Amino acid sequence: MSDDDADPFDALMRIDAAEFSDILDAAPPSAPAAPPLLRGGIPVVDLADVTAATFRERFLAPRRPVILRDPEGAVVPIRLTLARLRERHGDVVVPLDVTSPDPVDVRLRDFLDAVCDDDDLADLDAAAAADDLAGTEPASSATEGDDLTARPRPPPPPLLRSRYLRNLQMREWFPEEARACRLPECFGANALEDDAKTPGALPDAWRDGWFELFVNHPEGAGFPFLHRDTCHVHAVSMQIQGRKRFVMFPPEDARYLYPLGGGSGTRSKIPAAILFPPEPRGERRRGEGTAGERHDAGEGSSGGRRVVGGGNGEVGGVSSARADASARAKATADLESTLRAFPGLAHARKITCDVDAGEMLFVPADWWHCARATGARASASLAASFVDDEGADAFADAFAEMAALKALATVGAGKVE
Ligand SMILES: O=C(O)CCC(=O)C(=O)O
Repeated sequence: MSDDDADPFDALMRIDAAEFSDILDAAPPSAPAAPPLLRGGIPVVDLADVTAATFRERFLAPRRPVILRDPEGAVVPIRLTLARLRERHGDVVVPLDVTSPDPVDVRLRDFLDAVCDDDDLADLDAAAAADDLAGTEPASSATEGDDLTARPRPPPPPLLRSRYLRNLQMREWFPEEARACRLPECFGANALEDDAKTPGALPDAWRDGWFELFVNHPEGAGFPFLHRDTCHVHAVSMQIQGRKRFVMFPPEDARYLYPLGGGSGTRSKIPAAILFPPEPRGERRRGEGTAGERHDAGEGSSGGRRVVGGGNGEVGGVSSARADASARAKATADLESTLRAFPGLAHARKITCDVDAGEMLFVPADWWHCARATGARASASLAASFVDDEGADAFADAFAEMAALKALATVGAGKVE
């Protein structure tokens, strides 16, 4: 047998095994695999395949979450890029962490420069091409000749990077772009737009298209608390760029989530950060999620995974980095102490799912949820709130109660002297 016969591959390549081995040794290591997309058992369906009847039957009426894929941006406003916002509205001063005790005001351009990387802003041409987004000319706030690619970018201020531009009403802040925002037709009529179905005194932003903008970086903390949306509205989160990770719990599990103010409370006492175990920073094998998430993937949309006490089973993946190990150890200790304070949490069915650019997640009324950016890039998304005909009475009652409580608080009723 000749050497060539010994290894047909080497024979074909006309190189000997030792030489081949040297070549392999000299080759750069393969690029780290992209982290897997977690879906948590939530169905993923193409928007184009969903009719109003199927959406109502499968998701709206039984209140089941679904991820709708819309890669061409028929509804998800994928042309409303951060580059476009920066170009057209960079001088606008916006609040960050708007509902927190320490909101800060910042120029939109400065915030976007802090959270974006070069890829995010490389699509300036695309942004210009997308000027027809709302059928309008560039807004006057744009600075002429301000081309990001033409000047060095300042180093990203880490403090700004940890903040969250969230809950900005599109109608109020970016009215031109707001005109291009819409709900998928398969969602049916929005009862909020019909004052015969919902009471007259709603905020204008709720009545005329309730769309809110969210931009943040994975290094930031994400949405500050686990909650269900006010007045039993449905929500849909449309991912414009980057990836957002949602943690959700079904409405029936409210008793395990410790709502502030008791049963009808909309905000949980459980610290949101505990719901998002740290992701390995090191290398991770492609397609290899965590044991928990692999288990999740086989579950139906009605299913969910229980938070397991005594250990952080979610933090998996393959990483030998010491930083990962110490982050995992800390997360485990934090989870253990949270479970001591909130033991019922161990019984709650936790669903973790990622929403990628060109997708939207339907979060039905009363589902508890919380979210943060994940992956390497800044996340930009648009959240819309709406009410279907079946939910109109529950909305009206809750809104009336909320308005009455606000009125009482204004005149000081209920104060303990
Ligand atoms: O996108 C997020 O960070 C979560 C938004 C959210 O849950 C909300 O505004 O009610």
